[in-house]
Amino acid sequence: KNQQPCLLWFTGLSGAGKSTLANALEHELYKRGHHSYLLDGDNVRHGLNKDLGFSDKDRVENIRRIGEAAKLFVDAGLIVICAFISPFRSDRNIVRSLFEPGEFIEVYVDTPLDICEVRDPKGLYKKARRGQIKNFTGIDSPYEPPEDAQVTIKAGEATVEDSVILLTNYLKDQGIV
Ligand code: GGZ
Repeated sequence: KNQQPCLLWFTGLSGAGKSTLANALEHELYKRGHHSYLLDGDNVRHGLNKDLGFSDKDRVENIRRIGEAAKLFVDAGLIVICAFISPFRSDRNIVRSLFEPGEFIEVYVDTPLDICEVRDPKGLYKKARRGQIKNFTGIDSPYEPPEDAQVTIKAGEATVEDSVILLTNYLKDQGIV
């Protein structure tokens, strides 16, 4: 099926809903006959980047490698979806610079910290508040929100279904799908 290769880059706090949305979007693209590939913590931090932790330096390298890997998949013709906190604006912009204009689509999964902390699906915020996890994003490590994201999703308010529609409409408007 016709598609324009691109990179959808999801950024947001832990527990914001990045992986859920990314998975739902991938499923929708698959149903429509498109060929996509999802990179997230589950397949990257356990493999390619298992030597990296959560210091600022390691997060920078995490995102650098993911950007380069995503570039290879885009070159192979895929719609690539990346779901990482990617807390630093400068690192996201470095990834953007690897791509042609319009190929890099920044998706801000804008869920406020208090909602993420209440959700706390893995109990990580609780541990971070107790000091059992250091350098936790939003608690004792920074998150720099995008200033010019192509799509912003209020994942604390919109349903997953509505958010997937928003994203597929964006892709249609851009002539990507
Ligand atoms: C943030 C952490 C940390 C710390 C472990 N800070 O909600 P999760 O569990 O499943 O997703 C988070 C994931 C973040 O990895 P990323 O590769 O996306 O981060 S970054 O882009 O900043 O490099 C969280 C878990 O790893 N996790 N320790 N200290 N998240």
